[in-house]
Amino acid sequence: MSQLRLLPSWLGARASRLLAPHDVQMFNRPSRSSGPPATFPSGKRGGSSSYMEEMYFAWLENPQSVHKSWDSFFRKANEEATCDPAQPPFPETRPAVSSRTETSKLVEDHLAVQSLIRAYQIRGHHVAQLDPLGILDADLDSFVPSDLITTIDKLGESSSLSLPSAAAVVCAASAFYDLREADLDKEFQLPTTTFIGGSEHTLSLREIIRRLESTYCQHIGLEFMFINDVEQCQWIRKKFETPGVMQFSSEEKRTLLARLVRSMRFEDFLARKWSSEKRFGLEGCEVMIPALKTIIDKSSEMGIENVILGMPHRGRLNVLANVIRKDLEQIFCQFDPKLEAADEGSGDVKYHLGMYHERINRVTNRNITLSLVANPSHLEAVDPVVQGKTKAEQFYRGDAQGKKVMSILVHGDAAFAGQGVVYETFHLSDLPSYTTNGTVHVVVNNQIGFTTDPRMARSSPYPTDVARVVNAPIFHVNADDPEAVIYVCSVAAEWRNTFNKDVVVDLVCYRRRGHNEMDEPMFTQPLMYKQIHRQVPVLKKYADKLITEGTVTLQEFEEEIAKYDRICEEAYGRSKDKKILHIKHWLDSPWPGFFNVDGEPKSMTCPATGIPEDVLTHIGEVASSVPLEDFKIHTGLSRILRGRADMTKKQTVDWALAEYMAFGSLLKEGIHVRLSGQDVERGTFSHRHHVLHDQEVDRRTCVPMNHLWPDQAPYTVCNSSLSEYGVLGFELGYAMASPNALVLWEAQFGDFHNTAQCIIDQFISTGQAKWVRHNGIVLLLPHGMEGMGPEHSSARPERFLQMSNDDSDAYPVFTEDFEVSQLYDCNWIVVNCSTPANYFHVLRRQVLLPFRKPLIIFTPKSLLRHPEAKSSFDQMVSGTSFQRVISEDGPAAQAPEQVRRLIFCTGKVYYDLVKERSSQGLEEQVAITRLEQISPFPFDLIKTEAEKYPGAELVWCQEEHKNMGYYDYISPRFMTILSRARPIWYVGRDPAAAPATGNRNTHLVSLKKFLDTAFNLQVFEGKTF
Ligand SMILES: Cc1ncc(C[n+]2csc(CCOP(=O)(O)OP(=O)(O)O)c2C)c(N)n1
Ligand SMILES: [Mg+2]
Repeated sequence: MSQLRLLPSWLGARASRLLAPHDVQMFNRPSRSSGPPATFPSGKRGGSSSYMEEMYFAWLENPQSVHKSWDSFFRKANEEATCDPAQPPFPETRPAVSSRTETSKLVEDHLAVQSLIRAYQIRGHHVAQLDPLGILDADLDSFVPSDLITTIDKLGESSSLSLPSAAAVVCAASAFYDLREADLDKEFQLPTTTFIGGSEHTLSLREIIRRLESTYCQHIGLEFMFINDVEQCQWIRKKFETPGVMQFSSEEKRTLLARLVRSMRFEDFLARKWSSEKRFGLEGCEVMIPALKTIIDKSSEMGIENVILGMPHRGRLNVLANVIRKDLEQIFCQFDPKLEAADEGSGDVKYHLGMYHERINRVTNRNITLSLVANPSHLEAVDPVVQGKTKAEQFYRGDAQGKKVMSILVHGDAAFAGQGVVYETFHLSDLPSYTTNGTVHVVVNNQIGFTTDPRMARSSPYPTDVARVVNAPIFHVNADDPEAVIYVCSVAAEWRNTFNKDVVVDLVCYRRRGHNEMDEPMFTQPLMYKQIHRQVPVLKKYADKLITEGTVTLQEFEEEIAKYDRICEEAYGRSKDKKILHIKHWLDSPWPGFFNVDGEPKSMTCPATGIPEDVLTHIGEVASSVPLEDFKIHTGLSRILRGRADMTKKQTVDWALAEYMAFGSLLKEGIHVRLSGQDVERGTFSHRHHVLHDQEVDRRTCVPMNHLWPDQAPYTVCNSSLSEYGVLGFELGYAMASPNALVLWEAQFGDFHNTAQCIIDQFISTGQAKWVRHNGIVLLLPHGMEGMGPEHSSARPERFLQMSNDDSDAYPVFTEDFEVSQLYDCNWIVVNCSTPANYFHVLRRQVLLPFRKPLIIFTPKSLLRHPEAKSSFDQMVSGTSFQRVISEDGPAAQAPEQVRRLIFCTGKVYYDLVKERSSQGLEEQVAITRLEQISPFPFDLIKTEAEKYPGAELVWCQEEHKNMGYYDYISPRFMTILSRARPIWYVGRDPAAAPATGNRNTHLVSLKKFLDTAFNLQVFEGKTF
């Protein structure tokens, strides 16, 4: 019996209107336990009415015991009831059940119907028929929510089995709502939160249930009621509930059939021609092709001109062929192992390559550019990369709202649920400097990941639950119902265009073969695959449907198949004439005009990076000012700005000012600069302060860097979310879009880069070799042993150096352009600058080079404020440039033949060495040379340095432990350039497991120990090398 009946009836009716959606959801939440579902009404907390009733009785006893909103609600209701002679006076005693009137029954039944409608909207998807195989529940649970009146309910209860269906409905209903058989044909007023009535305002209960079932429990399962925005919920309800929304013209059906033909016959063709090749076929989810094409068509219709796609292996070749429309013969060429690659680099397997294609969208007749971003095997790693590239394309087109450029991300079910980078990427989706204004996600939910059953692969009901964190609606759809899929995709595209928010389409499908074409799936999924073997392909099912309803004839269908088969055969014939494979043809981000027609750099020179003195002065002045009026900054910051003004006057720079000057001068030259990472606006070490905050007006900020010149390029500096993998991937993607930008990612401390290791290994280090794609991203990695413990000390230089591709054993040929050609040949540049001026130059060189390479910079911490770590304008003015090696220029350099030891080092340890040398008075005996560019190794300059001090012992000194830092990288290269004629001795900390000690004292003791060794001129005497 409904608890609501215990309430005064005037209060019950009001309750239904006033209960917030949140309240309703909270108290209707289904049990997700694996046990049997709870039956209702079992306790007083079964539904919202009993909750309200509890509130009401609690309030009667003590008005203070309930929240003040309830207090005011009951008070107001009481006042109204007291004024209305028809209502009982208040307070009243608890009315008896028998006092129920016809009117109150009517109100209660309406309340029940409203609850029923809402129950379907919230939980209908749990019973939707989503699995084409009909064996698994898409939400991994056979639980049937008690407040739904479903076919399964009807059959599930033994007491209902013998009843005719309408009675069974009421039997099930009566358990929860106390509706009766006689109510089935009664008309009910429909609430404003449903559109099932179309133009009608009332419907019979029977029709209400029928329409709710058809909207929420058939082949589409909608999850959206968690969205906090009523307008957005209404929008979705309208799109799916309105009667007759899912109708297609015969033209649309024929297009859909033709697209399915292409999707299926492409896989068949590959299977026939290369039966033993891996291709990660799409069989079982062929509908993905029409699905993606619908999203693109619909988006193009709404003004989108550029779509950037990211996707994993499954069906990728099919997408290239039938969505991007890459020439088929180029795809088929990839299957020919004998073809010789025309491009440098090691290349990649065919199902990882990217693509870029501009064409006319045949449905809308508008131009559209499609690019599929190349990706590694590492699932989901490409997600943030696609988002970064999309953001950049939007930025360069001035498309702040994402009306011209959008991204689509395709995912596998196991990877979408399992990979953390998916979550990191979702969290970027609504941040001002990272949003792409909505992404359409498509999940190929084949209910398996390699050999793993989803029940062992995730703890969430659906693989898509991660999307709920950003309030993205999730549309689950049975992939064997192509029309439902197409409808869902078109709503998804409209959603993205309307609300600029993410949306997920979950294609619940199956995988007809093993993980790849060579795998035997029966080993591990015997029952599933028995069913799959019986499964009629979707193309046949849909063709039969259209033939039966007269939309196409069998002959037309067969002709469509023959036509596409012919296209494939002809392309196959042409592919056999190809002699050379061009990886260049698979470039996802061409940079028009940057390279010459052959794809080579326009010159091979390393430009001078110094700038005129007046430009330095101007930047220094702006960097020390507050360009906005009436803007009150913190007094501590005023001091910092005064310091900058003072330095500018004295024509010196510290680290932060040098960086300012590098960025500012590039902005002047029209180069967009973007710096992103955790807390980069202020700088982790409070040295940067690129964003000034008004101390009196909330969120009033000023970025002086954008006030340098009227026609400068824009500067973006943005604090990121607390993510490395996602954000570094994003910035890499951003840098991919254009060569005319300096894109930098800074780690909070250098060692945090290891949570983004996949982006470093799979994209930054190897991207060009695999995909002939240049990328000029800069990584700023704070590094240095400062006694701050194992975790804040080392940016792990050894890891980057170990992946550098310059040959340690090849004695180089010193051509005139050795410096630049070495840069051109390397996979990335690794530097550790010891002076602000050199940091300034290397940042500028990065953009002025005629090609792009990733740049890894180990940046200092204590040097940011070190009185010696300053540079003068003289080291930055026109004519000066980056110094790969900084030679000794003290007394030792005056009489090099007298020098007993030449210490090579890099980075901050230089200052410790200089101090120690001075305290020991060894300036004439010991020379110190700094290696600023570690990789590619400056063989030429090191040779010169060593030859300049013929009688000196050569020492490599580093503050890092021996098995870390630079030693393993520099040692064989020294050997090569010294022709093994002179040893290079190691001085530094002993090998260790942790990068640094947690004990400050131990840190200082070990520092002293190795500095002592560095200046102990006898220590290597008699030792053999
Ligand atoms: C990060 C990562 N871990 C492991 C793998 C190995 N692997 C390749 S495919 C695959 C299963 C993927 O399942 P799912 O995401 O459901 O895609 P499907 O193959 O079913 O389309 C696995 C584990 C990988 N490629 N990337
Ligand atoms: Mg899967």
